[in-house]
Amino acid sequence: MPKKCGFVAIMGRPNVGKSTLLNTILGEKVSIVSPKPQTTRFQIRGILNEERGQIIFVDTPGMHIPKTELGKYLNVTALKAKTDCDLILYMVDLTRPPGEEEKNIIRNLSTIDKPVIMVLNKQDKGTGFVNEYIKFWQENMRRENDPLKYYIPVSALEGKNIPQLLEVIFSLLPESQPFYPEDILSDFPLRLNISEIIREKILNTLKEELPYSTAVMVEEMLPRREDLLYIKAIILVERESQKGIVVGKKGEMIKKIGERARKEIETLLEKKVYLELFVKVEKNWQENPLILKKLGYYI
Ligand SMILES: Nc1nc2c(ncn2[C@@H]2O[C@H](COP(=O)(O)OP(=O)(O)OP(=O)(O)O)[C@@H](O)[C@H]2O)c(=O)[nH]1
Ligand SMILES: [Mg+2]
Repeated sequence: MPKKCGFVAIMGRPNVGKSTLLNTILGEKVSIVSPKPQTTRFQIRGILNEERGQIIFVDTPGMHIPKTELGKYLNVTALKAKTDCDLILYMVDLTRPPGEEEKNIIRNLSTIDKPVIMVLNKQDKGTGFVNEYIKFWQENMRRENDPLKYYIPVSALEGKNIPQLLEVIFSLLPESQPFYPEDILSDFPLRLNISEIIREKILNTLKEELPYSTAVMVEEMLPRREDLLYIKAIILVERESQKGIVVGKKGEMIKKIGERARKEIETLLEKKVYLELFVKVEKNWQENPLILKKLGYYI
């Protein structure tokens, strides 16, 4: 059988489980996950190699109605994926009804001629709003040739229906030789990957709603010995009060964040890591194009 290969964009509003799906399919964590919306801030490519061929999945930031420069960047980054792919997985959350954000996404998908699979996620919580999503698609898709090829309920968390999803993806991809060498899982730069791991630990360690206000910048990565890497990272927050939350009483919180991040980075790099974290107040960093650029948030 001739092999297949293609780019598959995973798109949808924040928190529907796009990054979880990518990690489950690859069986490895390549994209960070948190219960808070707007977790993913980059296009993250994850590559699956099989007998049938190669799929390059592109995880994207959740599309939403933006309120800041950062929010605008997130949407543009997500939207760019639709032009650079062979197929779109439009992912929705079965536990929540469709709304304004979904309307915007469907209208955006109407403007290009790419096949779409609707992936109805969180099926482990029940069939939820399946009918509403299908109806909503029909009402808002403004094309004569409806690009929706399949809809499929899955649980990204529990891995349910993932083989069926892969089956239909392969059926829709073009015949082609693999694009990437077979030993590459992701082409995401290591420095950004490390800053994302730290940000994930912030999102998952803090109870407070700080998701939009923090960013992480890895400033130094220096080998201290052959088996020890020194990493210095700055956590940006917007206000003095937020700095207090991230640092915590007697520095307890930042210590916990640092320990959790260090462990994961050590597993990733297979070497010991000395991780030093600093918190810096940078007012309105989300509106500052220079800082956004420094963080890697630019198109
Ligand atoms: N019950 C259930 N929860 C899920 C499932 N998939 C993802 N989640 C949860 O949904 C939350 C969001 O998951 P993410 O993978 O970060 O969602 P996302 O779409 O990448 O979010 P953004 O990056 O913010 O756009 C996390 O708490 C996940 O554990 C699922 O199949 N079932
Ligand atoms: Mg994500």
